[in-house]
Amino acid sequence: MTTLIPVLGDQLSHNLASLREADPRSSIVLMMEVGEETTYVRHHPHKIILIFSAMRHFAEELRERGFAVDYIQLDDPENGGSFTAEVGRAVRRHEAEGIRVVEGAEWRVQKALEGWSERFGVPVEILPDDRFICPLPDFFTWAARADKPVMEFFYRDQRRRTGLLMEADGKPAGGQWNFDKDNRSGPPHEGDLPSRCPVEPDAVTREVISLVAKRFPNHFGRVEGFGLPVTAVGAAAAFDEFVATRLPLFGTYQDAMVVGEDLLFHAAMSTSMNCGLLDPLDACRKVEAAWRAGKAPLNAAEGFIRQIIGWREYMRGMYWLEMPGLGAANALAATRPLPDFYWTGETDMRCLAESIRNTRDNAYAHHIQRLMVLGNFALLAGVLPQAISDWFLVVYADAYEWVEHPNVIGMSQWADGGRIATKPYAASGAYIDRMSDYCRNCVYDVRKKVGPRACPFNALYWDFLARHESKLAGNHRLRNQYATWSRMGTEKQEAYREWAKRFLDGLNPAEPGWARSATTE
Ligand code: FAD
Ligand code: DLZ
Ligand code: SF4
Repeated sequence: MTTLIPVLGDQLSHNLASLREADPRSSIVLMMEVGEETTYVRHHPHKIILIFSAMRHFAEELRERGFAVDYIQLDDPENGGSFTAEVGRAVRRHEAEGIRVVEGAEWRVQKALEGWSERFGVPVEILPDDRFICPLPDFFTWAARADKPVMEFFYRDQRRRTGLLMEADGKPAGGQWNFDKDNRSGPPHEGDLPSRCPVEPDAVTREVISLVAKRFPNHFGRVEGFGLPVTAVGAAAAFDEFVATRLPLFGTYQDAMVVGEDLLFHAAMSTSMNCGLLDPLDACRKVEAAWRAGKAPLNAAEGFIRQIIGWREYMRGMYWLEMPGLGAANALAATRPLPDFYWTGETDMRCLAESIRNTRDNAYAHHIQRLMVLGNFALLAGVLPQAISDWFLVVYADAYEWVEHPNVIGMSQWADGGRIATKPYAASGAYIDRMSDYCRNCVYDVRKKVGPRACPFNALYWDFLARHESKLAGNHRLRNQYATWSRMGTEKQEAYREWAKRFLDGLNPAEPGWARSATTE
């Protein structure tokens, strides 16, 4: 009996549940480059290069382990263009009597998998994705018990579950669960900035780069500058470099932003983790070991581990808890089309221009650029959550709906009405000025509230709070802000609102087609 084992582009892990106990003599592994995955949104070329190159390397590694791998390339003339079409062809080609597959990480893919048994008339075993640390049923049980599923409490359970940064008496290392208050320094001095070695593309990656340049010439971004790891060995080396050189200051400068410095002390490992090349728990154990060996301070190790076993796992749980409603959520009834500068990068607002520049060049921006610049602006301007969500899904090499939707629609746009974030991540120019050197290099004046050359974030911030007063004034975390707003007096309030309106009226909407094209490429 032949079992077909489809391995999807974000399942490139040798310990994948479907491969772990598979008998190579009676299994065929199916890997497929398909048009639908490349253009359901028009991904940044770096993401397509990453996935195709990593898939091709992984297929070779499986062959070396003795597996028969049926690998369908994008330009195969028979290519059916979707997972379902290719699985159907493979079932017939190999006369497969069963399919074993790990669950899809995205709602739309999981729904397709669930239809395969009926469609192809063979049994389909769908296995849980146990590369995540918290099984989904456990997450749902935890969320059902909580009054409100708050990340911080989930994170503490995850620390207990994994034993990471725990002492023998069951207390957290250093006597505290969270060292976030030590992690809010503004930009570092120039001499402190680390450098990073990108991975040199090998022959496989170079072939994929040519394919992507030819097939997807009009996607946002560029093929040049691709330097991501495409194998588990490469990802481990890149991660070790992070632990040795950037982890010690990761915590301290986690929220900082600097012109021309795209990475700072961040790991840049979400791309590897999300497609399966780097195991999240292994990464956390390495970080814990660095702290125990005295090579990184506790605020850095805790900060990093919280991002993985806390935020990453929590976002995945919330995605499956809240879908499909989360995709369409719009609690603040925002309707504005995405401004065109998100695609062109042409704006005088230095914070946005910088964040979009490095997004276009590297398919990367770090957390605070995503949340407090790119997301914050869309939130304040009242952009339709699904329009900004599509943008985020297109532009980042680490973007998959399971992590993008809860971060963008939930955390950044508050479109889920506060299920994920206890208050909207809305901020005026003062926050960006405190955490970056952008304002020093901007034509706008961050201290000016209204009038020509006033930083647009200032009027937009108060206009946002005023627009949503009925929904947000009761939020205890916004009490001070609303108290300030009411003390301001009508004249000042009107000046803010008038200036915000003038600014918003001057925004150009993006041309349609950047994120989703009408035709398949
Ligand atoms: P580091 O700052 O070095 O953090 C270490 C790791 O922690 C990351 O590699 C990532 O795996 C994990 N992590 C940290 N924060 C989060 C989070 N909020 N959710 C999930 N994992 C987290 N991350 C994605 O992987 N894909 C996305 O599509 C994505 N979209 C985002 C959109 C918005 C609006 C925001 C605010 C955040 C988004 N994130 C997303 C989370 C975070 O910004 C990225 O994981 C991080 O910037 C990746 O870079 P890094 O590896 O250098 O991260
Ligand atoms: C992101 C992506 C792209 C661009 N292309 C492919 C592909 O051709 N074949 C494939 O197996 N996977 C691809 N992926 C990753 C999938 O989109 C991802 O596996 C699903 O969205 C499930 O999360
Ligand atoms: Fe951004 Fe305003 Fe600062 Fe300019 S002044 S960089 S627009 S926050």
